[in-house]
Amino acid sequence: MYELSALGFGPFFEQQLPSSDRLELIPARIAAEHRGVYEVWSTEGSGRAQLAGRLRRELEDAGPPGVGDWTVVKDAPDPHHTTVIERVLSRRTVFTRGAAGRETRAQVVAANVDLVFAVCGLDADFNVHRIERYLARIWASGAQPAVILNKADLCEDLGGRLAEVESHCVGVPVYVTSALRSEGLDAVRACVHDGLTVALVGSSGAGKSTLVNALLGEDRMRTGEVRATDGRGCHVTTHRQLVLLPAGGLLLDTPGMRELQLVDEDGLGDVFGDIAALASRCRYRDCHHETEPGCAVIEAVESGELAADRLAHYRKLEREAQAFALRHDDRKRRKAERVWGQLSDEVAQLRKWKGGKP
Ligand SMILES: Nc1nc2c(ncn2[C@@H]2O[C@H](COP(=O)(O)OP(=O)(O)OP(=O)(O)O)[C@@H](O)[C@H]2O)c(=O)[nH]1
Ligand SMILES: [Mg+2]
Ligand SMILES: [Zn+2]
Repeated sequence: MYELSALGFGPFFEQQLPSSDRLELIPARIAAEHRGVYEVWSTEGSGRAQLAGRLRRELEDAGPPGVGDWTVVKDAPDPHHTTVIERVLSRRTVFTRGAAGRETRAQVVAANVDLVFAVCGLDADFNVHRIERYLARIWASGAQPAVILNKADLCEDLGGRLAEVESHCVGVPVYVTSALRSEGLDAVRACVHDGLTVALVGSSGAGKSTLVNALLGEDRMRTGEVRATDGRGCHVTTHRQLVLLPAGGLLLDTPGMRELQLVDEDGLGDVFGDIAALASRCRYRDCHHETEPGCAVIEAVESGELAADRLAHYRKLEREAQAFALRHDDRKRRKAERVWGQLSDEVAQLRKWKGGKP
């Protein structure tokens, strides 16, 4: 049994329930998902749940709910029955990624999270540009961003790495840990208050599940070896899972992502706040910071205030986000064209038929 507030429920969600039958409704939080079957937690207990058929159809465009979402279920969840999800409440925050394959929707990684840690190993897998990518998606989610540099025990130049990350991630708290040796965990633990939901994202092998276990004080999540050559993990965690910490607060462990695709430009301005600030001083409001006169960004590069490769990387991410949006519009356009194509084929057939030809 849980307290609703301990599960992260609050006024934002309560207001979405009609006051007349607020007392009868059973709010439940999605704690995990396994191919369309959800694990939900409520004050009445926990158990499996499935979407009501009507809801499944209603959500065809918006997409199914994800881990962290608040729902209203029909019967109190229990371990022996599968209850029905009747409603999904609006989200306070949502961390999404570009879905793999032909899926046109962004995939929900973590819903209603307050804080998201971008976890990166201080081993051969360390990559500051990847951290920036994660931070852009975290800013876009509406949650607070933070960075965990894990595997400090494997790092020979901790000061150097830390300075590098801090210079790229201005205004974002950076924590250094060794989950293996239980070092630096108190500062991380202090971020996870009662009622708060905190997600861990990052590439496979960064040590997200090891961190969750260390914070939990028991080996509940499965962890796995990384390749010695490049520090890459072998995708041990396969589903997103909420866990409740004994002292309060919820952690969301997520599977390592092969590549975090930017789906829009949201959050880029936050990660590259220095460039955004410079851009506001350009002579032209629609300045592309290429050859325009009075461009404060180019001037900053020329004076050495802004590193050229930082600008180049910002541009790369911007192009990538724009390309994703375009590709998806393209897909929508092609789908529409297919429908029209079929229609005009049918019209042509009809004409032929009317003309008495076979
Ligand atoms: N040396 C060292 N190894 C660590 C540390 N934290 C985790 N590891 C090791 O890194 C490997 C991967 O850890 P996991 O916790 O499974 O990584 P993960 O981020 O959950 O990976 P996925 O579930 O695949 O996304 C394991 O062998 C851990 O023991 C650390 O602080 N130092
Ligand atoms: Mg894991
Ligand atoms: Zn400019």
